[in-house]
Amino acid sequence: MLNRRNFLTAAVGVAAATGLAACAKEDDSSSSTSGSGGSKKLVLGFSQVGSESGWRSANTDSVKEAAKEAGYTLKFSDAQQKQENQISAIRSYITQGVDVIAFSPVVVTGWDAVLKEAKAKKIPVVLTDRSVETSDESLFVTLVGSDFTDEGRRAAKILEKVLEKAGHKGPVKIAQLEGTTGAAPAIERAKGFKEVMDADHADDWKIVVSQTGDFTRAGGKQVMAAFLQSNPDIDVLFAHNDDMGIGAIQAIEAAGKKPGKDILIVTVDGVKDGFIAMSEGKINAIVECNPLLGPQLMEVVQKVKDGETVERWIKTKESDFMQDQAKAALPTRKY
Ligand code: GZL
Repeated sequence: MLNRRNFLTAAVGVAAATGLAACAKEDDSSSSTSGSGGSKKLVLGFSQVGSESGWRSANTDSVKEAAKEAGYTLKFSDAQQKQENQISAIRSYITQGVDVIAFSPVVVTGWDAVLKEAKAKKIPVVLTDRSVETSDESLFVTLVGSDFTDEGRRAAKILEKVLEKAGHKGPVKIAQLEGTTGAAPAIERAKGFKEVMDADHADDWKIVVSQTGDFTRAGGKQVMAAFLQSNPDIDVLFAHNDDMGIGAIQAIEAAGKKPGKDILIVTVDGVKDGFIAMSEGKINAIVECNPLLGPQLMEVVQKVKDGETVERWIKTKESDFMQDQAKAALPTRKY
C-alpha cells in the first residue's frame, strides 16, 4: 500500500526511469491529429472501475470533460467493478499503443503482470483515485487521488463532534458499512477510523458489526437491514460512502427508526444526494472525497508523456461538513 514516505523516496527514481521510457516511446500510434501545427493528439487509455456510485459518475464526467478540454483522444472503458475487465482494457490499450494509460484499480492486488506488459512497451501508467499494492515501484509513475486513511481518521474525529452535538453519553455501538472488499478506500478508511478509535476511544466506542455493501445503495440497504436484525441497539453508522449511507437510511426507516437521530450517520464522499440527506437531518456529517480529478489527471498525463518528473502522489484537496452546513453548501456543490 502507498504511504507518504515511500512515495517521496521513490519519486525521482521512478519518474525519471519512466519519464525516459516515455520519452523513448515513438509517438507513432495515434492516427488523429490536432488542429493547427499538425502535432499528433495525445492518446490516453482510461480504465474506470464502474458506475457503482454518485462519486464514480462524477469522476467519470470529470475525466471525460478534462480530456476533451485538453484536446486528447480518450479511449474510455467501464469495468463494471470487475478486475478482469480492467486488465483486458489495459491490454487493449497496450495493443493500440496509446501514449499513456490511466486507471482507478478496483482492488489493490493482482496488477503486476499487466503493468509489466505496459512497462515492456514503454507505456507509462498513472493511477487515479485508488492505489495498488506492488513490489515494483516502477510499474506506475504517480497516483492522483485522496488519502483514504486520513478520510477514515477524519470520519472518527467528526463523529466525536456529532456525538457531542447529539448529547450522546456513555458507550457507542458502531455499525460499519465497508466499501468493496479489497479496494484501497475500503481498507484505508477502516484503518484510519480504527486508528482514532483505538487511540482515543478504546473504552467507549465499539464496532459491533462490519460488512461490505460494495459502495452501492442496494448493498447499503440490504446489509443495514441485516445489521438491524442482529444489532437493533446500534447508536452510529459509519458508511464508507454516501451511497451505502443513503441505502442504509431506507432500511433504518423501514425498521421504524429515525436516521440521524436514533442512529447517527457519518459517511464519506460528499455527493449531492448525500448533502440533500444531510439537509433533511438524516445524515449527521460527511467527510468529503473529491471525485473531480480530471483536470489534475490531464496535467500529469501531459507531463508524464513529455518525460517530466512528477510527484509520486498528487493528493486531492477536500474538507468535512457537519449537518448544519449542508443547506448553505448545497448550491455550491459541483457533484
Ligand atoms: C474513493 C472512490 C470510492 C468512493 C465510492 O476515491 O474510489 O469509490 O468513495 C466509489 O463512492 O464507489
